[in-house]
Amino acid sequence: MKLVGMLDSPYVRRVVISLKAMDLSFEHEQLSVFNDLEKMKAVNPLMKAPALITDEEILLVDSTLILEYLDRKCDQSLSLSPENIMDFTRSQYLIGIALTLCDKAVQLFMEYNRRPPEKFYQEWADRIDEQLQAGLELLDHHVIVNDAGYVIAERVMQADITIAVAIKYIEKKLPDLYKNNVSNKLKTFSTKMEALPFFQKCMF
Ligand SMILES: N[C@@H](CCC(=O)N[C@@H](CS)C(=O)NCC(=O)O)C(=O)O
Repeated sequence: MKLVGMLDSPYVRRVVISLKAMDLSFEHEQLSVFNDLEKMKAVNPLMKAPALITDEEILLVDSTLILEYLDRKCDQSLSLSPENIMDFTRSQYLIGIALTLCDKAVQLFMEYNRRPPEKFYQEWADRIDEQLQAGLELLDHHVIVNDAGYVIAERVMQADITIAVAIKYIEKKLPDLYKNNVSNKLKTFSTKMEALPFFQKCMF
């Protein structure tokens, strides 16, 4: 299996950390969707990251679809998705918020850093900012860490990974938002997750 994409993408990072947590072997090709475009196109004509090339040479895109595939492939004792329907629903709820934070944080970063200044779209940026603040408030309210230090089970699961990856992306790419709008509870959770070996091997 080969995973293509850079670790400064929250979507790539959630997949790489998950591959390690699932103890699946893979090759990681760190290509940028911007700086390595031609090489990226050769692997993935859709020009998106992450891209997973399976052992059967099938191209999978979108981190959530890739993770669904990996979850079926790994030893079921290492699955990152809870079996119990109540836990699964809570997990999907938290992942949904965290992925929205990733989407909106990436969009806002692009708005400030990729769009020519004369084409800056203020109303769009304001809307994204509101969505980010709402997402951070929801996450702060609904992240309840158990005695083991995780949000769903006694071990790391996909919800933990995706929340932590979203917060790290915001910390790195939108430092003012991190400073002013990420609660101490979420900052502490992020720091604890980032100290785990799976995360340490996949530094942003
Ligand atoms: N929903 C997708 C989002 C992936 C995504 O937007 N990746 C960015 C890199 S952070 C990308 O490929 N950008 C290039 C583009 O959209 O053309 C996922 O979960 O994989």
